[in-house]
Amino acid sequence: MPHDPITDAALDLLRETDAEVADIIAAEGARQATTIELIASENHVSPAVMHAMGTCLTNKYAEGYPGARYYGGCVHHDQVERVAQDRAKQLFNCNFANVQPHSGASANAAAFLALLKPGDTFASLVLSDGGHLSHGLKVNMSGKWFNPVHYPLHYDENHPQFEQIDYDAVKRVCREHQPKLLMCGYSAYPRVIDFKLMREAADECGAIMLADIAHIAGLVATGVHPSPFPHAHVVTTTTHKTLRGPRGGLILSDDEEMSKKINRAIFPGMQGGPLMHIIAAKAVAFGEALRPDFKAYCQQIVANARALAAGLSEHGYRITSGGTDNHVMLVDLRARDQNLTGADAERWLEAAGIITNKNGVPNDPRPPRVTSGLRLGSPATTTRGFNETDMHQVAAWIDEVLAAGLTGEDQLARTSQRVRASVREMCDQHPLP
Ligand code: DSN
Repeated sequence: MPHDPITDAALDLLRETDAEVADIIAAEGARQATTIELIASENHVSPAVMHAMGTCLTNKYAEGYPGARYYGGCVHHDQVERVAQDRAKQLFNCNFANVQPHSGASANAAAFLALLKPGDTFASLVLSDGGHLSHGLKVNMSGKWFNPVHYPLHYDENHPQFEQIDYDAVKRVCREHQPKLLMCGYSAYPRVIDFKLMREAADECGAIMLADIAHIAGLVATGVHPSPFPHAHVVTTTTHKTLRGPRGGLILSDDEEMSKKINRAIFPGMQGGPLMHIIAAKAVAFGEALRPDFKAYCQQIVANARALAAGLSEHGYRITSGGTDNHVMLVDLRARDQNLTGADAERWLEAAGIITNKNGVPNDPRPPRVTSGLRLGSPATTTRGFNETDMHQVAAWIDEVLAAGLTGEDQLARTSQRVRASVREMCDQHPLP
């Protein structure tokens, strides 16, 4: 159940006019409150962020930018967007911020629209190695209208950086294909990204460097992961993952000319009216991230991810690349049992109240709807106050459930029920914000 009285009161009011929708929202609140969220890209926002979203700012059209809108009545929208911009710039120590992208994928699409022409070549990591669909997947606009070339990881298991970015190969790919843009930043990559080496590769072929820090934005903002600045020309991110804001996107730059192109690409290039209620919530989240306790939160995210990875390793799972430096890990389930798939693991764990997502591991022979891996992350559990001991316990529960699933349906049912009860207890001890 939501614990915040304003959220509760808002739901009660909603129930008076639309009980059907209110009940669904309440049920989702209960699901979140009583399950352990290990999806690396999700988090639990503060009541303040939640409240800013549910406000009258949603009523307004504010196409344009502060001081240059296409509608009257935007005085307060100018104020709140400026606050969001200023806080974003302070947080990431850069000169330009566009807070209007509706999502990370929209932010990337806008960067492509601003900086490339259809058919231009760009370099990125392929989705199946930890990249993102907006980084050149053939079914995405980035792969349909542009020409992606992909740089590899180290695939040789005897290499000390096995399953990590092969920076020499990044340079080789850039020399060979002369991309107009080099993308770095990933959705399932557990290691520190060397932005300096990326910029060297970009400079060798005259490419623009774009860092998509959607996953690690909170860690970057607090210095827990190195910043892409001053290396990247343009930085895109979401605001709802480690940054713990509302669902949305953000584009940052230190380059005035590029930032003007980005602004034009977002509006009028791609979007119409900005979601001003979300921009207000972004401002609130950026304000929270500027406080010292947010750095402690981000440090604990990494400590918790490492504890979970260590716990799973002790139970016989293989963590790709040998561990994690950030909030995310990829668990190769085959090391525990060759028959274990990501799809089964995700389903079995959900029945026990542990929420994960199946994910391919590098060179995964199984298709994306099956996979040999699970992607796990610690941002949401850390928000609830879990510590390293709790994460070791979570690792033990994961193994109990998966081992039971391999044994058979009856054993799985008994074990999931028992673990589900323990998960509820732990969640009660660590209520949502
Ligand atoms: N879907 C997000 C993730 O889970 O990483 C990225 O867009």
